[in-house]
Amino acid sequence: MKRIVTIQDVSCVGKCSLTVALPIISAMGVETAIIPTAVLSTHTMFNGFTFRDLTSDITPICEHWKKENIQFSAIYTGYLGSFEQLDLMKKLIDDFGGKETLTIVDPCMADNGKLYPGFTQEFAFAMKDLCSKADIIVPNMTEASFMLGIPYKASGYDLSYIKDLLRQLANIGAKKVVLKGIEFAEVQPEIGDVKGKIGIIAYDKESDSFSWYFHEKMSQSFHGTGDIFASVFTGAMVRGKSFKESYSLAANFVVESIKATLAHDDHNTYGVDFETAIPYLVKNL
Ligand code: PXL
Repeated sequence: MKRIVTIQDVSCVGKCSLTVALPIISAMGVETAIIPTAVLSTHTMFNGFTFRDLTSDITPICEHWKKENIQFSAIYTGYLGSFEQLDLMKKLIDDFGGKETLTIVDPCMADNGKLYPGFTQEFAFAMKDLCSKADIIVPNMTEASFMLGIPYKASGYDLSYIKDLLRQLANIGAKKVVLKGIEFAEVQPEIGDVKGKIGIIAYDKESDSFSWYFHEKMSQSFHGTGDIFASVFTGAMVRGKSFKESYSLAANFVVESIKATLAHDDHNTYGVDFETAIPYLVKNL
């Protein structure tokens, strides 16, 4: 059985980070080892959340694993709360990464043009440094802009702007980049009629090639969907799906989860009903 390790917080309520990574990657038939980086009563979109930092547990956990010769098919890092945790992830990648281990960094720290509470531009540059050690990074448009230190464009860009962004992101160091949340205001002849849709354009540095997947745009956005995306993407890559199959399945699963959520009259925005969509995921794996 393949085993991955994912490193992110436990938000006890508000489905995101480990409370989505664990059930989703497990449902994909992949053993999911974890390092919880902090325990919060809820994710940071609530007011008044509690926060217990677990940074000091990370090194002892890794040291024990090294003694036990524990190995992973993939390392997947998500939400990280401090510069020290970013440094510890670099060490973890040095210790447990390698040819047989796929390293995926989700630079989870921003969306819709804004950094999440507590993050700064300086943190985004430090996250960029962690991204230099990844095989694959999966930023959204906001995270990409903060890491590159350029203004976030909500609209009005074209395919050549996105290709340039992707090349700059690949120059950070990863072999592959998956850029999420792209919306073109106009038809882009090279990739067809993507107007009114939302999607992904990915870049493979080794073959210098671009690929893409666009789908319908949902009427509402929800917290935690980036974590769901990264979890499915990681699980699919480890299960041997191709790069494009993996990010397309991840996008489709997010859409299915949002549809399931919107079907509830009393839905809220702090987490999606991914549980209802799990049979879809398993069937399409
Ligand atoms: O979904 C990203 C995420 C993860 N973890 C925590 C968060 C957020 C987004 O706000 O607050 C604690």
